[in-house]
Amino acid sequence: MIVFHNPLHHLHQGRQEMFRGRLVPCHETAQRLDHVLAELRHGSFELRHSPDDDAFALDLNAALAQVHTPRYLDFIEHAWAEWVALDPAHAELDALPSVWPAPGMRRDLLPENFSARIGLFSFDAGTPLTAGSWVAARAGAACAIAAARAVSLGEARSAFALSRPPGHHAGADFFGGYCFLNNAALAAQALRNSGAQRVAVLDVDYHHGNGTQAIFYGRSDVLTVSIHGDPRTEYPFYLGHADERGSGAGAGFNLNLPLPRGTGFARWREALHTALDAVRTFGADALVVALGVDTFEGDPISGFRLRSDDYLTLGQYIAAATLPTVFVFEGGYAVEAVGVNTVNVLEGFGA
Ligand code: 6XA
Ligand code: ZN
Repeated sequence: MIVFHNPLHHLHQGRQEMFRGRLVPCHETAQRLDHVLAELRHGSFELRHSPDDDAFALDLNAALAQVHTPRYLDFIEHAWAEWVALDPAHAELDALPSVWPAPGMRRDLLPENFSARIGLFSFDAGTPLTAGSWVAARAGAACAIAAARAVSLGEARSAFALSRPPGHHAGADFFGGYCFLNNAALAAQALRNSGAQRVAVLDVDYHHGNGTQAIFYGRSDVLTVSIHGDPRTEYPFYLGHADERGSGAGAGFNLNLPLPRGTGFARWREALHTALDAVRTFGADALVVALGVDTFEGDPISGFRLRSDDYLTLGQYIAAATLPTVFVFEGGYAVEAVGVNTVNVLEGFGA
């Protein structure tokens, strides 16, 4: 399997996130990805850097604009410089939002005030925007698009984008849940652009991929399926319920399979079976897997009970769909186990 990674992800180093009423050190660290990379080096994977030539950069800009809005991209790109320009002391702090528009308030007007703007483009105070967030997120998006292209071109039947920061909570015009650019959505769109008529996104991260769902909610060419902690008790809370089935042309093309906190592999696997049935019925030409391993029993911020060996079975199940497949890295915070668990999925999948 070809793996795309990019050392620029290290430039995103959040200091603190708001978590259960306190500012705590960020769970989403560069070390997570280093563990995955170390584990990949033990296996038979072809590691590549995502391209960084000028032609690819132009393509990447066009790809980002297919998934995200111009005013959001403009904000994220320049936010750090604006933040530091407000006060040089900000260079030692991360930018975190603290005010958001409630329903009924204006979202169409772009406020001049920085705090108002960062709130407009986000939905939590757990996602610090840092000096390197834009460059890192862009490099992560490049990995996702390069992986989709490699599969589209037939270079390999499957590829893994080791993107960081993660992506599935990021919507067309908002960040949150440690995510800035929606890597899985970018991969799905890239597969569509290269000729796949129907693309399925299967999200197996513990948390509902609200951003991915929202991006494709009105479309019938991309099926979004997610297995996740029940949003009645689990982040991101405000989306991810079973009755969200898509709207307009997209009606019937979103499937949520929420499960209670504490779910173990036996029950989780039944949901995976249901999810893959939906992918099959849809008639997908290609599959994107939003691969979070925060379903692990030892994950510090999540609540399922999957064990390391279960990830091999997970990979085998996905392989049984026999589709060209792009895996995109998402969550997983039990740092010591993230590498083994992630690579177990890929090894179970094979090829
Ligand atoms: C609240 C928890 C964010 C979850 C991030 C994640 N700060 N999403 O792993 O998949
Ligand atoms: Zn997660």
